[in-house]
Amino acid sequence: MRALITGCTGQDGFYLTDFLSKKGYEVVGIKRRSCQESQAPDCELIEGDITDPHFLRSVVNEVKPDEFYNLAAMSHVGESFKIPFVAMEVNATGTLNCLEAAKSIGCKFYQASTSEMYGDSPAPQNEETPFRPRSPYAIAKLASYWLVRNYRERGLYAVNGILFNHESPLRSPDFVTQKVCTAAARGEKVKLGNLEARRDWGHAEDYVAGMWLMMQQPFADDYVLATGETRSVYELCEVAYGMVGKHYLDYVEVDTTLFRPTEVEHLCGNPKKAEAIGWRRKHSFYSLVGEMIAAASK
Ligand code: G4F
Repeated sequence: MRALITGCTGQDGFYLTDFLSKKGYEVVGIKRRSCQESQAPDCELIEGDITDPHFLRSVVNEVKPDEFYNLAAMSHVGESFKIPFVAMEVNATGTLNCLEAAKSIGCKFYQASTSEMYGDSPAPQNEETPFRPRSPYAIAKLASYWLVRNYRERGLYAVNGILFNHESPLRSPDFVTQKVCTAAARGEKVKLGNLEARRDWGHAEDYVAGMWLMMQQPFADDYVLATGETRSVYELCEVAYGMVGKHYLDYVEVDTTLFRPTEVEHLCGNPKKAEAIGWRRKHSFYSLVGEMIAAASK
């Protein structure tokens, strides 16, 4: 089996490459030219951009993957308010380019959809929950979600993995878990935005196994991957600083410039549908935070 992965130098790309390689897949990754990866995945790498439809079509026709995973994205929600055109180009048009390329050879297609699409729809959220996106990032991802469904209705095996937040020691410090765990590990103070936002935080290693599982089903469908647990940024700080024997109130400061213009206040996913096809997670919230702090302490 051969897999093509866009965004393969990111956190999820790294874990997915490792997971598929262990299953005996030949993995080819697409890497953006300007991308500064913190870790290089162990696979053949091709440089290029998903915003270039001609590049994608020629790569797909050359590699002829059985499975195509689109993980490339402008992934920082906060940044998408500052660069909305990039968010739309990469997260919406880029997906369309991938779908057209997948359609040209009829390979299976996985789209990295996101719980951000739920926006302010009340928790808990599942595959039936209405989408009410609250950022250019989420609006672009929602366009991709519907494109995937449309290509599926037209005969392509195309799946939306609606993933809630998933983290690991490979997470960039642009995201709140890594920012907090790194500061806690170093015994440093941290400036944060909205401490009341609630997120459903899982481990990326568990979630890439779910991506693969969705692609092995007899019929393509959409699935939520989540833990079913939700915690505030406050609670994340309490746990992280608590693990290094400190009280978070002595270390956490609020910086109102880090608040988003419109925020998603409460995410908590219901993973029942994915569990019905055999998805199980190995990591808990506490083991995740512990692993991130241990890695940041090195
Ligand atoms: O860690 P975050 O930046 O992740 P966010 O916005 O939930 O998005 C992540 O998960 C999504 C899936 O639900 C993905 F689609 C997306 O690509 C990304 O992986 O922020 C989490 C929460 C937010 O409510 C944010 O306002 O933490 C709050 N927060 C508070 N202070 C902060 C900070 N977030 C960041 N990044 N930095 C802060 O200082």
